[in-house]
Amino acid sequence: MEKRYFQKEIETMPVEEIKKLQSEKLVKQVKHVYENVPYYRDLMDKKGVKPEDINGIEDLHKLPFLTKADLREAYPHGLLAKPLKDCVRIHSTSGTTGKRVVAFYTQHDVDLWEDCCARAIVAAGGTDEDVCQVAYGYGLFTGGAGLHGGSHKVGCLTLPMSSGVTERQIQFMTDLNATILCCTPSYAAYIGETLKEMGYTPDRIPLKAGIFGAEPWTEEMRRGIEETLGIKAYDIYGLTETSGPGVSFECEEQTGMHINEDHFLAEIIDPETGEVLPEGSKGELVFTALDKEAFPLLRYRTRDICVLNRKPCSCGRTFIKMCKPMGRSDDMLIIRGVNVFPSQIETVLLNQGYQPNYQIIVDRANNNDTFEVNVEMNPDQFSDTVSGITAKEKALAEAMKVMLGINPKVKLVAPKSIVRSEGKSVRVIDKRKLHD
Ligand code: DLL
Repeated sequence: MEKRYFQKEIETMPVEEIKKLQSEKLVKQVKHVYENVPYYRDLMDKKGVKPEDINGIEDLHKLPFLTKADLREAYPHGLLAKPLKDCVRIHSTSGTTGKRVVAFYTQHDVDLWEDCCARAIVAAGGTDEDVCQVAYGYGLFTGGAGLHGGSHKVGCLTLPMSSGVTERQIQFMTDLNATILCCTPSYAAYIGETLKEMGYTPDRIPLKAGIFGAEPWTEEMRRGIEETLGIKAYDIYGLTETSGPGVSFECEEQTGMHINEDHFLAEIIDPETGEVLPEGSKGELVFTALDKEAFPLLRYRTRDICVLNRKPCSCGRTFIKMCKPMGRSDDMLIIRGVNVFPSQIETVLLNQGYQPNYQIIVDRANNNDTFEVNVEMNPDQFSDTVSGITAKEKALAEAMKVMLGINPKVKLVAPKSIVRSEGKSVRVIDKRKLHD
């Protein structure tokens, strides 16, 4: 089979050249950030590092890390490196205690981001003959906009469906001959399930490939989706802070996701000590954005646990590969594609006059995440009527929906009925099998 790339010269660049390019870009980017982002300048000054100390990627380790806590502290404009009048877009993700991560883009940033997504689509077999159905959410979430832009760049006929209304997704898919589906793996599985219920066999739909990401999924889930939809399923990774999807993507070999190294410099660190670990070690993934103008995070700690490897790939791409994220070094959960921190639930409970005695139970039924929160009543509520309790559960669920963006099922339980732990409290019971 003829090998296809979106930007062949870059995607197959010899490793030494990639490193040289990264070094040149890093020197420039550190200068840009130091001059334009007082927040990061302070961090560098505190560490005693000046832009002149960074002469290439070998000096990367001298720079301070950035964390989600920094993003929260600098919210909303504190990490901007360009005047707002030069920015054309904002995207956002759910964050702790109501403050979301907001990312800014110049037109140049949007352009490079869309290139990254286009590379992923081409690696999954996409061409200008394809019809690409984008069923990631459109809006503040980066999934819809990212793959939409990538699809345009490849020249696919783009179907901007957004997520939801599954029967209509299936109708459009069949009537308009969609060949590539982009959505979260759980939504892909749900579409597959609905197809089955509607009595469709995979050969009744024109799809050939899917580009699925934004949440952890197993090889087992991949096989299930491939079977029910009759496609080859590709993984794609990214985060709002680094633009969105397209930081890395799978090629046909499917032995990890190639990181777009001309734009993102990856490191693996020990999440406890911050020490940089050698290639092949398991640790926390850290990214430095080399080209982003408006929101150029340096050494951003993703909290995703991962392994990198640079073994030659049969697809001809020379970019380093990351494995599927193997978990997180913080307590973030991804439920129905939305990032949820237990601390957000705690904030809601305290605001509503409850004690922070709760348990989150996440499971998966019919390929959909279920999300329950058990909360201990205050002793004075124990004698309430059933309808009184139901009303309180509804009010709590509503407040959580406002905070999180998704709807939990809230159950008020008797005071002191949630088991107290002698060590770390077990706030989260995640029954989904998310990692192989
Ligand atoms: O999920 C961006 C995205 C959209 C990626 C569409 C792929 C497709 P956030 O909402 O900021 O951004 O969530 C980022 O999601 O740190 C990982 O923990 C997780 N994640 C993203 N992609 C994958 C994946 C988007 N392929 C967080 N496998 C990241 C496992 C993933 N986890």
